[in-house]
Amino acid sequence: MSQQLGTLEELPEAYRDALSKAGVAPLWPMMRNVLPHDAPQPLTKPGHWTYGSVRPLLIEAGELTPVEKAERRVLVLCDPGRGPGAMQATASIYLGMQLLLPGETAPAHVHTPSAVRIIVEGEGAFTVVDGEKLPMCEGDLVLTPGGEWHDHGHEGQDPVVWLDALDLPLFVYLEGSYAREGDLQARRNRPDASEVEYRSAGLAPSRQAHRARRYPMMRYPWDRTEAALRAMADHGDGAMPELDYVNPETGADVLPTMGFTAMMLAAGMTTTPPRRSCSSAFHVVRGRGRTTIDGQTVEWGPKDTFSAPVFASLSHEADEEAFLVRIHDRPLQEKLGYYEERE
Ligand code: GTQ
Repeated sequence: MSQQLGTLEELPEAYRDALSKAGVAPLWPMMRNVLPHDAPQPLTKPGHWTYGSVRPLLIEAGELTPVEKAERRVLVLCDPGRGPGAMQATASIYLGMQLLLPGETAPAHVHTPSAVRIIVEGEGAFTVVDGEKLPMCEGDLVLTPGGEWHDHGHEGQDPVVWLDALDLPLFVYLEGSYAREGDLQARRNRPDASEVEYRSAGLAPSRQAHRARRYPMMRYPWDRTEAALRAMADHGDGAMPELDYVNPETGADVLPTMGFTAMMLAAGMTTTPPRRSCSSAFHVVRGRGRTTIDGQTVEWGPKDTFSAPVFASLSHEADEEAFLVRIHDRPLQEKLGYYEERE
């Protein structure tokens, strides 16, 4: 049975002073803050960042701040629960919208957190990761795993915008976040692994000839993701088609802490996923609809991003055919042994 725990005020003032002087504190007045009953009490609140509101500010940033002065020209999506300036969208997920203009280069660096890009707008940009040039086309998912050198370039004509998802808050919390700067990388003169070794799902380079890299494929072209979702919609059991992005050698999630799931909602479809212990953010690749998050409704359109706290009760409804990518921290929670779904 639940006990009413003692408060700080019940303790004599002299005793409280003595505790502070000794550098200690009583647990019991704080017990429920750090161990609430039954489910966590997240600080995170649902967020919604429309592309219509973020894009003009990003374009203005392009006029105000040259990339040399920014290193990465990014507007961070701040969790409403943590308030303006919060460098995170949920407890573990950082999201930012990055702008690169034609001819610009974002210099090479390497850092401990991992990043994933989802390309929002434009063509002609690329990221070089560990010497591999990864083209960035709308909807593509591109990995920059922690510890891999990366720089961005742009050979096209128009602005390119992408969504960055990083496990940065986790690394900041762990006091493990740092970066090193370096020279632009030499690029191998060949297409990325999604166009060579891993062209087809179900085929991987022969294990005798080939020693797999830890991150064998770092670009997931959108056209293949969409085609696979459509095939599932045509031939599935009527459930919402969903695909997890996985490492083609191991089948594991693409990164140690963050997971990515592509979703297809048919026009008029309503779906109510289980309440999950992981936090989530949703990026709308295409389509319109609404999602109710713990009773709060977000009306979303193309290229919008929205977020949901841990254990949120969610319901998605599409007005027209819609494709979303869900960014989440299930892989981290599974590694820590507490990932959970509740109906
Ligand atoms: O593109 O390397 O949004 O290092 C934040 C930190 C993007 C990047 C971010 C970064 C990057």
